[in-house]
Amino acid sequence: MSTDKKIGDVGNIGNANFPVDADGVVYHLGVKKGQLSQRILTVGDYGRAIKLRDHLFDTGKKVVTSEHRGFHIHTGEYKNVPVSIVSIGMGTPMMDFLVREGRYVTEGTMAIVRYGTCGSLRDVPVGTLAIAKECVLIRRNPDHWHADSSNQVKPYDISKAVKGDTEMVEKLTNAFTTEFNGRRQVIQGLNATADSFYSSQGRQDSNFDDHNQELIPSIIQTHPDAATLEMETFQLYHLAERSTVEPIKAAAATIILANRVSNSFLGNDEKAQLELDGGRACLEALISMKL
Ligand code: R1P
Ligand code: URA
Repeated sequence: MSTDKKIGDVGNIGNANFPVDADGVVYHLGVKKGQLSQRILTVGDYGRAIKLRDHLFDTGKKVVTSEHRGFHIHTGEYKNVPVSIVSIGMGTPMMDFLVREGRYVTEGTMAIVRYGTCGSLRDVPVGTLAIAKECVLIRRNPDHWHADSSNQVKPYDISKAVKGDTEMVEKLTNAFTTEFNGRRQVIQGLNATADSFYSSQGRQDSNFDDHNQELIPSIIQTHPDAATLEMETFQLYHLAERSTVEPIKAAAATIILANRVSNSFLGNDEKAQLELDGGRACLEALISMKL
């Protein structure tokens, strides 16, 4: 390792199949073994991660922060338990990098909690907290628009559901219920992860022919317990379920930011407070897991 290599720096890669440098630093996350906790709280927004780090990590303890390719990793302690808070940006490919490369640089059972924002398919107040018991994936199928298809191909595919880890989901639900204690509704339901914020979440945009008018009604018809729409949880749940060597215990909570029924959106001040309070609940749930 060169002497001026900092955490987050990645050297020359010698393996095209699973890119790692000579020190064991993974190509996208930019960390190696010992630099990521097996307990991870992951969020989309970079600023949310910094806020949680600054307000919730134990004070007076060492906190290490790294940044590479849009992954910001803050490793410190919460109530004396090592935890990493990781912001990943948006979309399932970013979650895929976190889970796969995170798995490579950690040992033993992992616990991963996602804390994000979402849209709501139910008419509940914005600012309600939702826990994803299970999750489907919505993918736009470009073949629908191809001249050869004559519209015989459906524009959107909806996968079958995968479940979060039963214990992690229960601990997360309990932690949220305790934290919010009647101040906010905490609901459980099915989450739909979409491959875009716009067309694959049924948003109408007259600049494009998205053919998505029927998308939300068809999700609700197939899954009457459908509650939320966001962009990462399916990848987390599916990879956790398919982890072959060591268990990955995954759960996800979201702040309902956009009510798609009433067309309302949460204000910034309320969102900021919910990020902090919900972040605390996520950390409580993570440290309560016996790994
Ligand atoms: C879209 O605005 C983003 O917000 C949601 C979606 O999943 C997507 O990443 O989550 P985050 O607030 O965690 O980014
Ligand atoms: N994030 C999403 O993915 N969708 C929403 O409607 C709000 C936040």
